[in-house]
Amino acid sequence: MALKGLWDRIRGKEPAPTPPPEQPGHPPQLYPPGNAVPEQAPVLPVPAVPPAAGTAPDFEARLPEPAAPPPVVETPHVAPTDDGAALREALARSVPETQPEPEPAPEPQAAPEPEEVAKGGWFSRLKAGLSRSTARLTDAITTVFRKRRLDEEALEELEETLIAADLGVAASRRIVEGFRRTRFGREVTDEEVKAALAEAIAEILVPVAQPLAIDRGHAPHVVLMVGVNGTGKTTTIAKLGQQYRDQGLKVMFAAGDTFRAAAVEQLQIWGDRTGCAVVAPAKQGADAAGLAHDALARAKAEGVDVLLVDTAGRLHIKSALMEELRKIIRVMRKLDPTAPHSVLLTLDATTGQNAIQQVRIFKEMVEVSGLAVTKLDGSAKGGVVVALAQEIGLPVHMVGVGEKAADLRPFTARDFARGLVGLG
Ligand SMILES: Nc1nc2c(ncn2[C@@H]2O[C@H](COP(=O)(O)OP(=O)(O)OP(=O)(O)O)[C@@H](O)[C@H]2O)c(=O)[nH]1
Ligand SMILES: [Mg+2]
Repeated sequence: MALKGLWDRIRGKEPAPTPPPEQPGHPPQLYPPGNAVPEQAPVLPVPAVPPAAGTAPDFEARLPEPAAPPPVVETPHVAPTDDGAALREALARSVPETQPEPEPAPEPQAAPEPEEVAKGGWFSRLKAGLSRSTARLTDAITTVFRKRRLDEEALEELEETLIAADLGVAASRRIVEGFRRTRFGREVTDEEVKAALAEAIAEILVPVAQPLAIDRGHAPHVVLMVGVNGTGKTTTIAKLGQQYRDQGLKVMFAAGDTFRAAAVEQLQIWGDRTGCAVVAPAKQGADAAGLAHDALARAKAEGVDVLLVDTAGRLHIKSALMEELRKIIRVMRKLDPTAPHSVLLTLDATTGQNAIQQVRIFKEMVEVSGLAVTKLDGSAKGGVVVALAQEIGLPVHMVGVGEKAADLRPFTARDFARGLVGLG
């Protein structure tokens, strides 16, 4: 079988991957107030589940077989000859609109403050976060439709405006067709157009607006976080950890981005801040699958409700990333044939249409079960969520409009649609 061949290659012949260079711009504001990076970050000892996390290359071979074969569908096969051109392109084009300035010393960021949720309410946070996207969409509408008959030319301009606002061609056509059916030839104002637009957008979003449901029956419910580097995997884990803890759930983080010491450290700091246990690798470059296995064993033993598994976002070739993710899944299924229960793909909204391509690539690699769209606050391309709903149709579980825990919330179709067109 192809996977066995790949594994043999990795075990026998391929040299250990060299850790990729440290990436600047993991912003310093991740660190808690007055709490510089601890010299010796507190690491919860990895439990005595032989073998130790990611130490032996034949780790997988020594695991016990599960009692029953996993009832879960195999992830689709991708030809190993794929040299990752598509992923590299996606990576290259996924540079955020504003690059964070690399800073030599980490600057503390305020710890998540639950009371902030109440201040102004979520909708105003969302609306404020979407303001750049809103301006992009509504400025043109206000100019074009101050008072105008909805003729062919007007509809064409509307379609162009929607496409320019990143809603994608398919969703834009669908919306314009709706306008044609219901309002053609009528005189409309910009306010009417916005209200009708909000309704049409909400209609597209409703089917995908599904919260991430944690099933406590799984003990733990395992969430595998995947995505291109810098899209917000680690911070989304931290925010979710904080929220689940606030709900009284027992949460554990697995620092599966084992190649970068800074990534492990980042998660450990979040673990300290949120009070969530962190299972970290014994050494840099340890096998991520081994780490995930150990974390799951420990989570089961300790009665954890939710295990959030971080992963690397930047393996330089697609086949290496695919193999790592699939191996993490395979190895966790030795302990729980139903794991992972959610595979959450984080998408950075500032990358606009490139997010669509990222979803397609990750769907080839693993069974992505839902999306988290981050950084809507820094983006003028929030309309891409509508394109994702229309063209991909995967559940959008949550959206992020800032760096605090309260800035990540379940995705609600109506609020998002009204926020996007700037309605109250
Ligand atoms: N403004 C804003 N920043 C965010 C949001 N979500 C994440 N970030 C920031 O984006 C940066 C990258 O986030 P990470 O969580 O480290 O991203 P990652 O996917 O884990 O990155 P790698 O580990 O490099 O693959 C951090 O500075 C986060 O604070 C958001 O919703 N809004
Ligand atoms: Mg990370």
